Amino acid sequence: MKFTHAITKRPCKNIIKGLTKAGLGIPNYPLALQQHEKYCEVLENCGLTLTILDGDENFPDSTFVEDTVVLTSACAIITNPGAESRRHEINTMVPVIDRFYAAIKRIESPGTLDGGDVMNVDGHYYIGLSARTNRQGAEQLIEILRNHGLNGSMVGMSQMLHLKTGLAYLGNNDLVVAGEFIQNALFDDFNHIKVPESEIYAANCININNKVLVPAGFDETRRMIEVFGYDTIALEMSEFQKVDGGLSCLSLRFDLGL
Ligand code: CIR
Repeated sequence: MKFTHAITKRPCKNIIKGLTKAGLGIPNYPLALQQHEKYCEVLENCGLTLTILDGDENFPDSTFVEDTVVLTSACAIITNPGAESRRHEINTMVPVIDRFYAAIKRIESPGTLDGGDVMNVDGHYYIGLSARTNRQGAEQLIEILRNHGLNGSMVGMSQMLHLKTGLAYLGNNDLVVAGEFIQNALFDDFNHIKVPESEIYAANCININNKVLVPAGFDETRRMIEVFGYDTIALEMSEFQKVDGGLSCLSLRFDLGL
Protein backbone atom coordinates (compact mmCIF):
# COMPACT_ATOMS: atom_id res chain seq x y z
CA MET A 1 0.00 0.00 0.00
CA LYS A 2 1.30 3.42 -0.93
CA PHE A 3 2.16 6.09 1.62
CA THR A 4 4.30 9.21 1.33
CA HIS A 5 4.20 10.55 4.89
CA ALA A 6 3.82 9.49 8.49
CA ILE A 7 3.46 11.12 11.89
CA THR A 8 4.96 9.49 14.98
CA LYS A 9 5.40 10.58 18.59
CA ARG A 10 8.27 9.46 20.80
CA PRO A 11 7.35 7.47 23.88
CA CYS A 12 7.50 9.45 27.13
CA LYS A 13 8.96 8.32 30.46
CA ASN A 14 5.44 7.81 31.72
CA ILE A 15 4.92 4.99 29.24
CA ILE A 16 5.55 2.85 32.32
CA LYS A 17 2.05 3.93 33.43
CA GLY A 18 0.42 3.06 30.11
CA LEU A 19 -2.87 1.18 30.04
CA THR A 20 -2.33 -2.54 29.74
CA LYS A 21 -3.78 -5.99 30.15
CA ALA A 22 -0.72 -7.74 28.72
CA GLY A 23 0.79 -8.84 32.02
CA LEU A 24 4.28 -8.68 30.53
CA GLY A 25 5.80 -6.25 33.01
CA ILE A 26 6.67 -2.58 32.91
CA PRO A 27 8.28 -1.07 29.78
CA ASN A 28 11.93 -0.11 29.91
CA TYR A 29 11.87 3.53 28.78
CA PRO A 30 15.36 3.78 27.22
CA LEU A 31 14.71 0.55 25.32
CA ALA A 32 11.29 1.82 24.19
CA LEU A 33 12.97 4.98 22.87
CA GLN A 34 15.54 2.87 21.04
CA GLN A 35 12.86 0.64 19.50
CA HIS A 36 10.90 3.73 18.47
CA GLU A 37 13.95 5.25 16.83
CA LYS A 38 14.49 2.07 14.83
CA TYR A 39 10.78 2.05 13.86
CA CYS A 40 11.10 5.60 12.51
CA GLU A 41 14.28 4.72 10.64
CA VAL A 42 12.53 1.80 8.95
CA LEU A 43 9.58 3.99 7.94
CA GLU A 44 12.03 6.44 6.37
CA ASN A 45 13.79 3.61 4.57
CA CYS A 46 10.38 2.60 3.18
CA GLY A 47 10.23 6.04 1.54
CA LEU A 48 8.15 8.01 4.04
CA THR A 49 8.73 11.61 5.07
CA LEU A 50 8.31 11.64 8.83
CA THR A 51 7.05 14.19 11.31
CA ILE A 52 8.38 12.99 14.67
CA LEU A 53 6.71 14.64 17.66
CA ASP A 54 8.25 14.88 21.11
CA GLY A 55 7.01 12.64 23.89
CA ASP A 56 4.25 14.08 26.05
CA GLU A 57 4.57 13.20 29.75
CA ASN A 58 0.92 14.14 30.37
CA PHE A 59 -0.24 11.15 28.40
CA PRO A 60 1.44 7.78 29.08
CA ASP A 61 -0.09 6.19 25.96
CA SER A 62 0.41 9.10 23.58
CA THR A 63 3.09 7.35 21.50
CA PHE A 64 0.17 5.33 20.05
CA VAL A 65 -0.83 8.17 17.73
CA GLU A 66 -2.92 5.94 15.50
CA ASP A 67 -5.76 6.08 17.99
CA THR A 68 -6.14 9.86 17.83
CA VAL A 69 -6.83 10.44 14.14
CA VAL A 70 -8.24 8.60 11.13
CA LEU A 71 -6.61 9.78 7.92
CA THR A 72 -8.35 9.19 4.59
CA SER A 73 -7.71 10.30 1.02
CA ALA A 74 -10.40 12.98 1.43
CA CYS A 75 -10.24 14.21 5.01
CA ALA A 76 -8.80 13.74 8.48
CA ILE A 77 -11.07 12.75 11.36
CA ILE A 78 -9.95 13.63 14.87
CA THR A 79 -11.21 10.83 17.09
CA ASN A 80 -12.63 10.88 20.59
CA PRO A 81 -10.55 8.14 22.27
CA GLY A 82 -12.54 5.71 24.38
CA ALA A 83 -10.19 5.58 27.37
CA GLU A 84 -10.65 8.54 29.71
CA SER A 85 -6.88 8.90 30.28
CA ARG A 86 -6.33 9.24 26.52
CA ARG A 87 -9.19 11.60 25.64
CA HIS A 88 -7.10 14.78 25.53
CA GLU A 89 -4.24 13.34 23.50
CA ILE A 90 -6.07 14.73 20.48
CA ASN A 91 -5.37 18.34 21.46
CA THR A 92 -1.71 18.19 20.51
CA MET A 93 -2.49 16.33 17.29
CA VAL A 94 -4.89 18.88 15.80
CA PRO A 95 -2.26 21.53 14.87
CA VAL A 96 -0.08 18.82 13.33
CA ILE A 97 -2.89 17.43 11.19
CA ASP A 98 -3.80 20.97 10.22
CA ARG A 99 -0.45 21.25 8.40
CA PHE A 100 -1.39 18.46 6.02
CA TYR A 101 -5.20 18.37 5.72
CA ALA A 102 -7.65 21.06 4.60
CA ALA A 103 -10.74 19.09 5.64
CA ILE A 104 -10.73 18.12 9.32
CA LYS A 105 -13.76 16.55 11.01
CA ARG A 106 -14.29 15.32 14.56
CA ILE A 107 -15.93 12.47 16.44
CA GLU A 108 -17.97 14.07 19.24
CA SER A 109 -19.17 12.72 22.63
CA PRO A 110 -21.13 10.67 23.43
CA GLY A 111 -19.49 8.99 20.44
CA THR A 112 -16.09 7.46 21.13
CA LEU A 113 -13.69 6.01 18.62
CA ASP A 114 -10.06 4.83 18.59
CA GLY A 115 -8.17 4.80 15.30
CA GLY A 116 -6.96 1.29 16.13
CA ASP A 117 -10.53 0.16 15.50
CA VAL A 118 -10.56 1.43 11.92
CA MET A 119 -9.23 -0.67 9.05
CA ASN A 120 -9.12 0.75 5.54
CA VAL A 121 -9.67 -1.73 2.73
CA ASP A 122 -9.30 0.22 -0.49
CA GLY A 123 -11.62 3.04 0.63
CA HIS A 124 -14.03 0.93 2.67
CA TYR A 125 -13.50 1.46 6.38
CA TYR A 126 -14.28 -1.43 8.75
CA ILE A 127 -14.97 -0.11 12.26
CA GLY A 128 -14.70 -2.40 15.28
CA LEU A 129 -17.23 -1.93 18.06
CA SER A 130 -14.78 -2.47 20.89
CA ALA A 131 -14.58 -1.37 24.51
CA ARG A 132 -13.10 1.88 23.11
CA THR A 133 -15.31 2.53 20.08
CA ASN A 134 -19.06 2.77 20.57
CA ARG A 135 -21.91 2.68 18.08
CA GLN A 136 -22.38 6.47 18.10
CA GLY A 137 -18.70 6.97 17.31
CA ALA A 138 -18.88 4.46 14.47
CA GLU A 139 -22.08 6.03 13.11
CA GLN A 140 -20.48 9.48 13.15
CA LEU A 141 -17.45 8.17 11.28
CA ILE A 142 -19.61 6.44 8.65
CA GLU A 143 -21.57 9.67 8.12
CA ILE A 144 -18.34 11.67 7.66
CA LEU A 145 -16.97 9.05 5.26
CA ARG A 146 -20.18 9.08 3.20
CA ASN A 147 -20.04 12.86 2.94
CA HIS A 148 -16.61 12.48 1.40
CA GLY A 149 -17.49 9.75 -1.11
CA LEU A 150 -16.13 6.92 1.05
CA ASN A 151 -17.94 4.33 3.11
CA GLY A 152 -17.74 2.29 6.27
CA SER A 153 -19.36 -0.54 8.16
CA MET A 154 -19.34 -1.84 11.72
CA VAL A 155 -17.78 -5.05 12.99
CA GLY A 156 -18.97 -6.60 16.25
CA MET A 157 -16.18 -7.81 18.51
CA SER A 158 -15.84 -8.90 22.10
CA GLN A 159 -12.32 -10.04 22.92
CA MET A 160 -9.58 -7.96 21.41
CA LEU A 161 -8.51 -4.46 22.39
CA HIS A 162 -8.89 -3.03 18.89
CA LEU A 163 -10.05 -4.26 15.48
CA LYS A 164 -6.48 -4.07 14.19
CA THR A 165 -5.20 -6.05 17.16
CA GLY A 166 -6.47 -9.02 15.19
CA LEU A 167 -6.65 -7.87 11.56
CA ALA A 168 -4.27 -6.31 9.06
CA TYR A 169 -5.12 -5.63 5.43
CA LEU A 170 -2.05 -5.99 3.22
CA GLY A 171 -3.65 -5.12 -0.14
CA ASN A 172 -4.37 -7.54 -3.03
CA ASN A 173 -7.34 -8.88 -1.02
CA ASP A 174 -4.87 -10.40 1.49
CA LEU A 175 -5.93 -10.18 5.13
CA VAL A 176 -3.88 -11.16 8.16
CA VAL A 177 -6.44 -12.51 10.57
CA ALA A 178 -6.32 -13.76 14.16
CA GLY A 179 -8.46 -14.88 17.09
CA GLU A 180 -12.12 -13.91 17.11
CA PHE A 181 -11.97 -12.61 13.51
CA ILE A 182 -10.95 -15.89 11.90
CA GLN A 183 -14.52 -17.21 11.95
CA ASN A 184 -16.19 -13.89 11.17
CA ALA A 185 -18.13 -14.30 7.90
CA LEU A 186 -17.62 -10.61 7.10
CA PHE A 187 -14.07 -11.48 6.12
CA ASP A 188 -14.75 -14.75 4.27
CA ASP A 189 -14.05 -13.26 0.83
CA PHE A 190 -10.50 -12.24 1.68
CA ASN A 191 -7.44 -14.46 1.29
CA HIS A 192 -6.72 -15.37 4.91
CA ILE A 193 -3.22 -15.31 6.38
CA LYS A 194 -4.20 -17.07 9.57
CA VAL A 195 -2.11 -16.18 12.62
CA PRO A 196 -1.62 -19.04 15.08
CA GLU A 197 -2.93 -18.46 18.61
CA SER A 198 0.64 -18.52 19.97
CA GLU A 199 1.61 -15.59 17.70
CA ILE A 200 -1.50 -13.46 18.05
CA TYR A 201 0.53 -10.29 18.65
CA ALA A 202 1.92 -10.59 15.11
CA ALA A 203 -1.51 -9.98 13.58
CA ASN A 204 -0.84 -6.26 13.98
CA CYS A 205 1.49 -5.70 11.06
CA ILE A 206 1.61 -3.02 8.35
CA ASN A 207 2.29 -2.89 4.64
CA ILE A 208 4.26 0.23 3.78
CA ASN A 209 5.06 0.65 0.12
CA ASN A 210 5.19 -3.13 -0.29
CA LYS A 211 7.37 -3.91 2.69
CA VAL A 212 5.44 -5.63 5.46
CA LEU A 213 6.63 -4.67 8.93
CA VAL A 214 6.16 -7.50 11.42
CA PRO A 215 7.12 -7.72 15.09
CA ALA A 216 10.34 -9.67 15.66
CA GLY A 217 10.09 -13.15 17.15
CA PHE A 218 6.92 -14.35 15.40
CA ASP A 219 8.52 -16.41 12.69
CA GLU A 220 5.58 -18.56 11.64
CA THR A 221 3.45 -15.52 10.81
CA ARG A 222 6.37 -13.82 9.11
CA ARG A 223 6.97 -16.87 6.95
CA MET A 224 3.28 -17.08 5.96
CA ILE A 225 3.31 -13.43 4.90
CA GLU A 226 6.41 -14.11 2.81
CA VAL A 227 4.70 -17.12 1.19
CA PHE A 228 2.00 -14.69 0.06
CA GLY A 229 4.74 -12.83 -1.83
CA TYR A 230 5.59 -9.95 0.51
CA ASP A 231 9.02 -8.80 1.63
CA THR A 232 9.06 -8.44 5.40
CA ILE A 233 11.04 -6.41 7.92
CA ALA A 234 11.04 -7.57 11.54
CA LEU A 235 11.12 -4.96 14.29
CA GLU A 236 11.73 -5.34 18.01
CA MET A 237 8.51 -4.28 19.74
CA SER A 238 8.86 -5.80 23.22
CA GLU A 239 8.45 -2.55 25.17
CA PHE A 240 5.31 -1.51 23.30
CA GLN A 241 3.81 -4.99 23.55
CA LYS A 242 3.99 -4.57 27.34
CA VAL A 243 1.41 -1.79 27.04
CA ASP A 244 -0.74 -3.49 24.42
CA GLY A 245 0.65 -1.45 21.52
CA GLY A 246 1.58 -2.81 18.12
CA LEU A 247 3.23 -1.66 14.91
CA SER A 248 0.22 0.10 13.42
CA CYS A 249 -0.47 2.08 16.61
CA LEU A 250 2.89 3.87 16.47
CA SER A 251 2.20 5.92 13.35
CA LEU A 252 -0.32 7.76 11.25
CA ARG A 253 0.49 6.92 7.66
CA PHE A 254 -0.87 8.84 4.71
CA ASP A 255 -0.45 9.52 1.02
CA LEU A 256 -0.19 13.14 -0.06
CA GLY A 257 -0.43 12.02 -3.67
CA LEU A 258 3.04 13.29 -4.56
C1 CIR B 1 -4.11 1.61 25.20
O1 CIR B 1 -4.58 0.72 25.92
O2 CIR B 1 -4.81 2.51 24.74
C2 CIR B 1 -2.64 1.59 24.91
N1 CIR B 1 -1.94 1.08 26.04
C3 CIR B 1 -2.35 0.76 23.69
C4 CIR B 1 -2.98 1.33 22.44
C5 CIR B 1 -2.69 0.52 21.26
N2 CIR B 1 -3.23 1.13 20.10
C6 CIR B 1 -3.71 0.49 19.06
O3 CIR B 1 -3.83 -0.73 19.08
N3 CIR B 1 -4.12 1.20 18.01
